[in-house]
Amino acid sequence: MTREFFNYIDGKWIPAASGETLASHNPATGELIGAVPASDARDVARAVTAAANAFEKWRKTPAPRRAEIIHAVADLVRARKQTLGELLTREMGKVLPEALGDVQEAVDMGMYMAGEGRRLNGLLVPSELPNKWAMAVRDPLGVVGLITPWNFPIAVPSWKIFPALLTGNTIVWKPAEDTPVLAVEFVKIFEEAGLPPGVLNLVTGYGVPAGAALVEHPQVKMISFTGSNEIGKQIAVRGAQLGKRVSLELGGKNAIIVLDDADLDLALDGIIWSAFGTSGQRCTATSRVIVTPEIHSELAERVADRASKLRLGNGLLPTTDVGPLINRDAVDKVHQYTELGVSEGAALLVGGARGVEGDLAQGHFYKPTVFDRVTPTMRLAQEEIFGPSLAILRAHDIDEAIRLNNGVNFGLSASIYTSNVNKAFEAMRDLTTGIVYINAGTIGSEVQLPFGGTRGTGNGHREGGGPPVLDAFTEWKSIYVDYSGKLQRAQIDTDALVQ
Ligand code: UN1
Repeated sequence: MTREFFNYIDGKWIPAASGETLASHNPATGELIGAVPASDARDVARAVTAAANAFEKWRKTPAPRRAEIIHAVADLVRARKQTLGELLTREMGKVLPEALGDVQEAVDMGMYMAGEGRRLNGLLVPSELPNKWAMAVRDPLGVVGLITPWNFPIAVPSWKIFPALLTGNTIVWKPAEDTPVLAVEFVKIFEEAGLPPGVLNLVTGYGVPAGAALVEHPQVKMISFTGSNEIGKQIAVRGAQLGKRVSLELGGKNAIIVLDDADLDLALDGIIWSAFGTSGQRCTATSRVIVTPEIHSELAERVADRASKLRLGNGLLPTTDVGPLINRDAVDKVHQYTELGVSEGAALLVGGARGVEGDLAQGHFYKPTVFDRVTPTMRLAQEEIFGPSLAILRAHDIDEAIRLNNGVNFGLSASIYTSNVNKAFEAMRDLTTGIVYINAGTIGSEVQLPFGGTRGTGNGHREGGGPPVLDAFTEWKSIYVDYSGKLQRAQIDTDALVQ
């Protein structure tokens, strides 16, 4: 029998108004994980009303108290790390150690935001006039709409939910249709931790109609979206028309630069981990290696060799290095890029085919793929593939390598391997991505620093952590208190004071 799950609206678990459901499957085995509501605008409207009604009380709940609930959630997530991690592997596919990392990232974010409850700094500055007080505080926005991806089904929602709650907003969350059961399990923990009804509402379903209804709803003040460029742009345009704040975290075309003087063994480990970890399905995944001439052939050969030895399989098995892709469409997309790469004249070194041997036939597997002799103008070198496909490009020196890194329409993460400290600092200065790594791959951000990117990767906001995440979910309010008891005119009566 299919396990059925429900929307969480105003503290109650309820089906979609239409009664429709959508099924979630294990991408490695095809196993049915469960069915969730296929919600539409009616469900979204109900959830927004619940969130709007809960807002007044929640925003007035002292931040340290809000933080205690977040702390309790983080504790529960930690206690259930193994169970959640296993479910994450089953529903999303990534190998278990990575799934546990995904869950851990939510614990980290919870702890970080819980601490923020007793900080949440505003600004306190001197006034230019006597007997006048000048300060600024952060106000919540109101009801915020969160639309999250399947590739980090616990971590990325935690980056949005915890800071949004901590700062006093109420939430309607529409998780990806590929990983809805995890969203249900995550929300159950908030309920158990004592979050009041209506503060966090969950509406599962497809982007259209559910996500679109959230974007359209007049009472939703802000949309935070992590996902594809195509949808992100549509939300940005619609958000602008409707006068909403939109925070976007979109794609990447991240590169690892390897200079002649690099520790090649170290670089190799970083490349394999960053390109094929999570089957390349991270916004931060490495999809380009930019290498200088002296070490080019050796590195390409060794990358291809290591990639060919990675073992595909069910992420729950300890023998698996690389799990499945999320669904059939994702496999088709990666394969189209293989065909494109071949037709563009790149050299396919390894992979380039679906994984169909034995048990793999039941899932959505693609072999780790490496292309060499990729040139910067090829689509293979420019477009996000979001799968286990790596392009090797050559650059004459660090300047050209940095130019190539910066010369794509994304700017999330970049890395350089070098043993020359001067070159490392040059790279830190000149790489124009939102995240830069020195002698480490392009994945592995931590919650205490901002996460996000330049160019097509986003629209200037930062989520994922660090103090700037608070900016995404708050409005600054500057407050002046004049206790002089008389009219004091700023910029005018100041003249009298300098005599
Ligand atoms: C993502 O791919 O959307 O740095 C998030 C990393 C992880 C987060 C990735 N900490 O790869």
